[in-house]
Amino acid sequence: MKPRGAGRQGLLLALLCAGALPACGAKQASSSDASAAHIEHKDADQSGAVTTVAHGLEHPWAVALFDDGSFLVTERPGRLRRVSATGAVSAPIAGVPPVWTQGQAGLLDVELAPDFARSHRIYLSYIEPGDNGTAGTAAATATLEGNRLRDLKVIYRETPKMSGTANLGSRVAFDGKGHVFITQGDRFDRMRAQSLSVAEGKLMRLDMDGGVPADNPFVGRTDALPQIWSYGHRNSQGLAIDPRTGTLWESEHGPRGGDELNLPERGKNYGWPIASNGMDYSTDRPYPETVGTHAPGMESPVYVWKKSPGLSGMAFLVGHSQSAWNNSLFLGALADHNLIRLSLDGNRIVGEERLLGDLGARIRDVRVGTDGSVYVLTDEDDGRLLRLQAPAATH
Ligand SMILES: [Ca+2]
Repeated sequence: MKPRGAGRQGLLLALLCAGALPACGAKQASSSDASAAHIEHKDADQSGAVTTVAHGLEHPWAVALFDDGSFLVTERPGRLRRVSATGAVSAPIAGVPPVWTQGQAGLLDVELAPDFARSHRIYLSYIEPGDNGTAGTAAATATLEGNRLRDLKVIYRETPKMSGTANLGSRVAFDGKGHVFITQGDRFDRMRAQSLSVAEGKLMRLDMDGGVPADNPFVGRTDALPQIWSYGHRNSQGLAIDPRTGTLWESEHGPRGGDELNLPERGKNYGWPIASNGMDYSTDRPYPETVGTHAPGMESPVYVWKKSPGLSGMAFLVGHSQSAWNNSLFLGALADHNLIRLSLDGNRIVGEERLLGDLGARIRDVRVGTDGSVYVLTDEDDGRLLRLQAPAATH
């Protein structure tokens, strides 16, 4: 691919969701209405500027931000590229592991290790090809040297591999305390999410080299995989840690009307498919295993959407008091073709708005730079990396 120049097209953010709550189809999930938060919707004075940083990216899936203002981008068909601060797209980086690229599968997440400045280590998630048409979710770490990966080490493998191209995950996040979290989708085999002896439908927690931390919740049990941190998940493509608190947040594709946000805690069960707000896409009825939106011993989401946005990457914007978007959680929406901004008060969600609706593009990933800029990827044949500049706060 030839280097691409930056097209600096100014666009206005469109707010699809300024208005009454039912128009957004979202609600604060709670076991009691009395504790449900009031959702405040902002009006169109919150619009900001959008710049195209780069285009010509084929179904980009994830973007990592370097300190010098350049980027590292995965393309789902199996390529990893650098993008310069001015939008020049590099040739594919050598040394990426083989990936299976059917359906939702391919090269997925990329993250810089917390000590990247010293170690030059990166983390990838991807779908690894197996025998007889099978494939498995995997994660690896490698050293980035120029335009080459060295010392690639696979730290996670879904075992055994399965057939099917849906509900694969997968995002990666670090807690800054020596652990990496990896999401593993249910592979469209729902009840596997409730079985601790199989990988599917889980959030995994490993040490940075792929070892099993001794304080993982199911270590020592013969009927459980020791990598599991939490279970009862469907298909998570968003994972981020709140820099203010260290709290881990996870977004999850539900069935129809069941997309949700969770705060996954050690050893807990997040319900799928026993407890769910969603319906079977093919019948518009709950799945036969679903007993309701809540179930004993299972954790309810902190937020659900009545109409599934198709949640993908997510990122926090905090510590920027000059920004109108300070204390926000951004989420890419694939099906809804926009960017979700949730306003936070601690761990409570107190507002929701939609940005970038005028692009009409599936938003696959979102990241926040150290200066408070918001970067998104559009999931397209000619995918774009965009920068959003928040409006100034009105104190
Ligand atoms: Ca759930």
